[in-house]
Amino acid sequence: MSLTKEMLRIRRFEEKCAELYTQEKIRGFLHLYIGEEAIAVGVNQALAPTDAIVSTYREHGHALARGIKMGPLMAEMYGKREGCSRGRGGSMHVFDAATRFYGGNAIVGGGLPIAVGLALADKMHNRANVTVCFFGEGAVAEGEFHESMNLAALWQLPVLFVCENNLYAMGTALAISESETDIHRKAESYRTASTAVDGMDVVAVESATRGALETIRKGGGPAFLECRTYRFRAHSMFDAQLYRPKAEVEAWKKRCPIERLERWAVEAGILHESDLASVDAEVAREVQDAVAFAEAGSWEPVADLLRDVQTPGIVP
Ligand SMILES: Cc1ncc(C[n+]2csc(CCOP(=O)(O)OP(=O)(O)O)c2C)c(N)n1
Repeated sequence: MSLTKEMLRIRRFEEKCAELYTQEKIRGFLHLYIGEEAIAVGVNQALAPTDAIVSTYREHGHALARGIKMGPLMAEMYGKREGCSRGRGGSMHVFDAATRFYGGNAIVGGGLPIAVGLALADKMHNRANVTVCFFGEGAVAEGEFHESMNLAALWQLPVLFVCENNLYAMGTALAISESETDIHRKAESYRTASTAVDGMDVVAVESATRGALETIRKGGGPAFLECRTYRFRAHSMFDAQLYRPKAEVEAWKKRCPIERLERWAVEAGILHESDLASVDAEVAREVQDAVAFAEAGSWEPVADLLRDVQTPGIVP
């Protein structure tokens, strides 16, 4: 039940964000995670509260699954002071030190060296934490990917690299941009324990994560998980998605991770249709309350514009 609920919270939160975006309540860029929820939820189920997470610009799912409250997350989307990054980050830069959520990041691959740094700090201080780094398959074309993989393996750092392979980096198909499309093989070449998993199956993701974490926690160095997935929506709100066939999108939608788990649970007699309806209602209320929280939030006064901003020559 908690797995379906956690995935549904992400789905409904983002559907509401898309709606609010068309109403211009949420501005800037908005990258939705719809379709990929099983990864955020599956991985997070296996983590300890002291572990750290580094994410991408498609991070709302990771943030919610990690335990950032929906109200402050929605307020962040609005750019309100009550947001988890005090409204300074917005959709792409959600941050919450309390849950060791070290940020969304607008730069493709930008989170990888940050994760390696966090893991190095944990190792140097003898703290038994793991840092999980989420990134898209587009990031493997970046130098930062290779530098990070190399150092993590060389220094045997406690990092779990989670590649969310949704086959497209914006409009660039993996098959026409990489000579090796089995991404986890790239990690193998850095002598890192690596495996691929069905990213549309939350139970499979959770179990693969537990396996990988066991190796890392025993001091076995980093591990790599390639989760094969698909985004059901466009890359961002500005994308006409002319680069992928409609039939392909429809075929992947049939593998929806939420419907799949719900169907299985009902058929196995673990859940009843009425349980699903009540979870649905509960999540709808949570989203409604989050919107009310964000709407009631406040704007930062213009006088505070330079607070916490470093500008050469200007000391606020
Ligand atoms: C260093 C850098 N180069 C280019 C971009 C522009 N850009 C934004 S998203 C994106 C595609 C990334 O795809 P992927 O890493 O597979 O993640 P996904 O969007 O599929 O989750 C690109 C090229 C960027 N933000 N940063």
